[in-house]
Amino acid sequence: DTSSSQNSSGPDTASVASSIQYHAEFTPLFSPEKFEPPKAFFATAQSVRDSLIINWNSTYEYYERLNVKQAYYLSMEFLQGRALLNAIGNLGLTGAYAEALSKLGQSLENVVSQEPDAALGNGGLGRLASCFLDSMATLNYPAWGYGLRYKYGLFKQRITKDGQEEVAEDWLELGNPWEIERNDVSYPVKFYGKIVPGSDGKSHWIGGEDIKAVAYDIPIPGYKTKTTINLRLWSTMVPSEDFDLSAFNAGDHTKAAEALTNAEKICYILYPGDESVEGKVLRLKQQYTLCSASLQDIIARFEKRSAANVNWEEFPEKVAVQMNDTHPTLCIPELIRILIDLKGLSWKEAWNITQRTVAYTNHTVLPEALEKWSFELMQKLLPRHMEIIEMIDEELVHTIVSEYGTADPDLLEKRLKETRILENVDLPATFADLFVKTKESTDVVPDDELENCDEEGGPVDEELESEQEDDVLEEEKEAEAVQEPPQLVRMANLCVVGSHAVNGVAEIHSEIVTNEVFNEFYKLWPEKFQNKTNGVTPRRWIRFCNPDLSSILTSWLGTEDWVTNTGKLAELRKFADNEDLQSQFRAAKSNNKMKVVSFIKEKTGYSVSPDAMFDIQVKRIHEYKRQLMNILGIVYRYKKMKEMSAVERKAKFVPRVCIFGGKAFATYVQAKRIVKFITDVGATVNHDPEIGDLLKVIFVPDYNVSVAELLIPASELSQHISTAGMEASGTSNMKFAMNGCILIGTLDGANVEIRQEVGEENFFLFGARAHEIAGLRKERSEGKFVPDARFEEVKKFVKSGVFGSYNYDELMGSLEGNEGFGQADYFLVGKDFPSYLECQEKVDEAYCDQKRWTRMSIMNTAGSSKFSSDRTIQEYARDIWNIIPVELP
Ligand code: DL6
Repeated sequence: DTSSSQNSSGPDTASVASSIQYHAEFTPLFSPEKFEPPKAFFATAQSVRDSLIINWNSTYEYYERLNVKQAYYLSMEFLQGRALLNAIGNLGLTGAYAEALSKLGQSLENVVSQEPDAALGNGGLGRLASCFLDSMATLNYPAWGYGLRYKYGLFKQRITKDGQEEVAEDWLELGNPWEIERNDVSYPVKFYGKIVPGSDGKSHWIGGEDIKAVAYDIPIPGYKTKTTINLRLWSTMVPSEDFDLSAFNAGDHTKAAEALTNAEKICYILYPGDESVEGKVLRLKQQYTLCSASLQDIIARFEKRSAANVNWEEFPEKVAVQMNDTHPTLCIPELIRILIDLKGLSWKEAWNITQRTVAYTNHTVLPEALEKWSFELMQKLLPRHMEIIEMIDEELVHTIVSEYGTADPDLLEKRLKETRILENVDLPATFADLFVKTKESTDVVPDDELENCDEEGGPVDEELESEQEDDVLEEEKEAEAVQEPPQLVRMANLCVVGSHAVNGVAEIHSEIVTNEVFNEFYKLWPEKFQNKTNGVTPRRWIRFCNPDLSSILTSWLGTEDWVTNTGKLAELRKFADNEDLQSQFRAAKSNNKMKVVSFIKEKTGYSVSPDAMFDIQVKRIHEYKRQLMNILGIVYRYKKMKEMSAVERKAKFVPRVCIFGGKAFATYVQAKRIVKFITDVGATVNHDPEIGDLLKVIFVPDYNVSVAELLIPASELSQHISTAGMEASGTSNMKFAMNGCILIGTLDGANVEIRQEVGEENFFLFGARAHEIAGLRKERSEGKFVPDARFEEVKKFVKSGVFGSYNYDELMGSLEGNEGFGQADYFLVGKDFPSYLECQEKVDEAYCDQKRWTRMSIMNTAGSSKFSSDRTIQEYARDIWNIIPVELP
């Protein structure tokens, strides 16, 4: 796409070409003689970076001069994907770069494809952070991102005959042309050590292990604006004075290298396996490094901008810190520590400033994903922070007790159990006898009679008592033998207590957050809780990834303003039945599908028909996302096809290419079985001559941002079929809808709002509702669920071995709750299966009427305006961060 509007004040083709040539000559990364695609990419990226640096510097200086309030988005994940096309598109230089490269004998498309994906994230949470950065810059908000510079990105996924295999993704192998290493911006980060009281009456954290966090900046350009904000990523190394030179010289090279490795491994990979203690320590070190380095940096900037007038009370008026999920929770005790121990503030002042500064976004209600850390481990690794966390916990207990009183001790106990930051930890000393006293005080037995009473207040029978004492001793012995429950720190509770705002990421999710997950907190502080429905950037997710659709939108809307004002898309509704628009929509889709046909051939060897419906489910592989239901639906379809004559088959079924993509976490065994199952089904179905183009099942390996940019514009049906109440929002659902794809889904996450916006008739809905799930699970576990015959039939078919010799007992067992397979069908695949199949029949019927289908497609694009991340960021800026746009002169 070379049609992007040109920046009239920007460089012309000739100067772009000479800048690329300059970098090709002087870049030290490649040998000098050839100008081949990898080198062309580097030289091009470096030439773009020159423009970005100029704008980055101007933006920084301007904010510095005005001393504006800035928001900081702290995230363990940023799923940036490729940057080149996005950067030249935002700068309005796509045409100039395409022409310049063509003069130099290269095509822009080819050069762009050389860039490795920056996959410093896992899924939706990381990609959301990256969309947010694009919107912040585009809307001229003074805001930065902070993260970690992992040496290896999210693993590369290979699909072998055994299923998924993980390979390290060395995205920095050839260097990163976008980053600027700031050797002058580094901070010490400490682990372990101990706390000693100083003569000043304060706690001093001494000894331990010291590392150094060094800043790498990645400029983030806004669309058609000079504003270029910053993504600052930290890399860890050992301070030079800590390198053990004498050990090295004495020949103990391993010992000397130990400190180096210890420091560097913090930034090796995202989410290191945390089943071992070492893994847990590493994750916690990562989280603390992000929080500590970022806060030291933010504070240094605040002090510098305040010059001689540092007034800590004003800190929250200059700084907003957003914690992307619980991973950056340590921001709370770290900010308090710095303010008290290093800046001399009182507890009260530090607590107040911290709360006014920090806010928390919750991205999941899955209990296993709400982080809890071992109390003991945290105490060892971060002793001062644990002191602070214990104080926060004590204040919380105090607040709850004074808010509710002690009249109903059972209720009070329940409330404390739900809200306390520390789990399985005795009440703070000041409250040690809270329940003893309150329970006694509810009894009417006078004090002087207590001595002669048993615990329940009844008179003491001495013989019985001695028998009971024996029993008690026995019980105590048994209790000793039974393991004590682990003492834990609940990060989400700490986030809620320490933040001034807490938000969910879609309306239904925010309701679950307030009504269930954090209900006790909501009752205490209703004003803290908000909803901020997610969004995605229309630049990357329409304008740059789908140039054909973009041209259609611009021509029918008469302006390209929709790129920054997606509200304009709604005007398309009035043309939904227009035949010209319909045929253009179909042509664009068909063109995008052709690209996917070649891609599938290249990556999997399978040939698929561009005339079949492209039905796609791409997302992390997780049982709650129910890829298993999708593939079982396909298996059922296949079985029915096999039972029919060729003529019947053709009359009954719409040809489909069913595409899956997504990575299973390396240690998530059941998810990996699902991947294996999908590929096995594909291997059978795709080679079945009776079926031909009527059904193909494709697992696209190594799904990432770039693959999404190719698949989403080509999609006709996409599946968002999680068990209701379990998907916080989903964001690919928004990208699919924007690109004119029709969704099949449950009433979960942002599906609910998408359906409202695009219209009920343009969304294929099925399945149980969120409020029904608990009851259905209960019914299931009590053995009262009567499965539909089609569900039984499909399971039996799988077990018959049609898809090879792999043992699917454990996968199928999860649907049945056989002994050893845990709770029966926890994700309710069996319950929703019949309505899913019936809904898929409606999909086929609608697809047969291409006019109706195209209308639905147009209505999806037209109805997606709400899901721009520009809208989401404006809401965060207004309701949580209290920042305003600052446009550069
Ligand atoms: O908010 C972004 C994204 C949501 O769209 C997904 O629904 C949600 O699953 C994801 N949450 C996470 C957090 N961890 N887990 N699980 O990735 O956030």
